[in-house]
Amino acid sequence: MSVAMLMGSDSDFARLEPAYRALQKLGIGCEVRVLSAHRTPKAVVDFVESAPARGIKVFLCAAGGAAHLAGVVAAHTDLPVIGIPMDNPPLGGLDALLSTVQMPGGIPVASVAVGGGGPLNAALFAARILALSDAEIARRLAAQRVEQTAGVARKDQELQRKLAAAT
Ligand code: RP5
Repeated sequence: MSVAMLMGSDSDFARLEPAYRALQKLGIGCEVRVLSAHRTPKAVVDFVESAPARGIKVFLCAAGGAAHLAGVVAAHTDLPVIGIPMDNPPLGGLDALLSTVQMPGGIPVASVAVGGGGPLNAALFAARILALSDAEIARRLAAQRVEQTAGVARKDQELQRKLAAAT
């Protein structure tokens, strides 16, 4: 079972790297490709149609501006598609968000937030989908949550120490 991480441009990857790392840490295979709904439409369709045979179960689709990648992928598959609207200038990602979420009824695309934790949440959401039928991924996700909780507690303690030292 694996995930496909598609992006409209290589310029998107720096912001997707935390998502890629999170999938790696969870032991989830991830095919990463630059494929554009506009610049390489045929390659997108070829990729989507051939993906199930390679064990791909979820598509993550990042695009900025007129972000049609997630919608075009969803138009060619019945697998779950999660859109990642990129926070590009000049409109800051509102353009990509609306292009991603305003899908016509019958062709669903889920969306994560613009910028910030959006890409990471896309990876974790994909992991949760896979975890429904994979107990080992479910176990790793639970461990990741415990680690995250402990990390926040550690940061709180550090902040308390700093504030106490400054008074
Ligand atoms: C989108 O256009 C890509 O996903 C990217 O976010 C944006 C700009 O692409 P480049 O001009 O940097 O290749 O399709």
